[in-house]
Amino acid sequence: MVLKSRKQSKQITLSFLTLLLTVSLVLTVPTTIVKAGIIWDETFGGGENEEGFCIVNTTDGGYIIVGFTESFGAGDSDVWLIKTDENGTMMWNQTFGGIDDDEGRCVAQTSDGGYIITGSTSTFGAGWSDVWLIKTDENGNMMWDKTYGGTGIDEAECVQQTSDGGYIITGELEFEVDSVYHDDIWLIKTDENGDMMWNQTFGGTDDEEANWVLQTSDGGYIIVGYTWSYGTAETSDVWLIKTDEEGNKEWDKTYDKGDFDVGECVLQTADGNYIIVGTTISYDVYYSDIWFLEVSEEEGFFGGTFSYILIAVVIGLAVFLAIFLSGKMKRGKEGPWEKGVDEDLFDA
Ligand SMILES: [Ca+2]
Ligand SMILES: [Ca+2]
Ligand SMILES: [Ca+2]
Ligand SMILES: [Ca+2]
Repeated sequence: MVLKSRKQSKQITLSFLTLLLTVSLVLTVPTTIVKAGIIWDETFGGGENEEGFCIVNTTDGGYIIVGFTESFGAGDSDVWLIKTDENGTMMWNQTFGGIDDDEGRCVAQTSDGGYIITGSTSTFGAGWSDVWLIKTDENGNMMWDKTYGGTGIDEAECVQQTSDGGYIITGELEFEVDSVYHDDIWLIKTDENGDMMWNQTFGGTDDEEANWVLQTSDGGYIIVGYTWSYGTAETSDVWLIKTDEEGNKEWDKTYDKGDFDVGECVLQTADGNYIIVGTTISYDVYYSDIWFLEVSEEEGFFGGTFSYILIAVVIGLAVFLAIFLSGKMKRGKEGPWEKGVDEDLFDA
């Protein structure tokens, strides 16, 4: 476009200035309104070590936190359950444990308004540590507790209430093979009283650990953690396992990015995909990164016979298309219209 007069040029400059002003206004207004900062903060603890591992919203608008405390309780570390209001002010707290190490890793509010906690106990149960499941009322008073485990170091990382009112727990089961201990992912389903209905282990000869479990929309379960036995050799990979409603594996998938990849948490999206968050570390860099990925429900499905059918269909379509196109091109060369169209375009 050629500028024909000074007037036109002035108009363009004015429009440009107006646009610039609008853009700067749009950019400045939100930054003056939105102020990132701490609304409130609280610390909980005594003279020894305490750590928090899990927090969830409660139906009263407050929060429930679980971790461990060395300052309070019965000895060594104890499970520490803290209820706060919506401003993070402690309303009450409870400790659970005995003379040895006891630790809370995960808490969820249950349909009766109480809480379900999982973690590990060295005080109670079988050898070393065992998975510990604690049910409390809405004030954190213990209603019942259960331990699950064998002679090794067994720990739980995640618990959720299931649609039947029972609980699904995941963590690690340690067992001995030829005097060497290995970890497998452990999935435990209990009824509403914490009595084990079934359990499943997943893993190979090396170490595996699970960090999160979720009941999926089809009534099955999705577990995320990591595996050293499968995926890329010599490195750990994120491991996603899908089971049916009885914990039988339907499919599994490993995801590799760095030398040490760990899946920490998984969510199911509305369209049936899975969102995973975890950590990836490469030895040459050494520092870790957060790894955030969405994967398709079909990941496992495509690994089976279906993939061969799909490949056959795609090849078939490609061959058909090639034959169809070559036929058409031959006709096109002979036809008088093709050149004509081009000439018409250039003339215009
Ligand atoms: Ca203790
Ligand atoms: Ca044990
Ligand atoms: Ca293993
Ligand atoms: Ca890896």
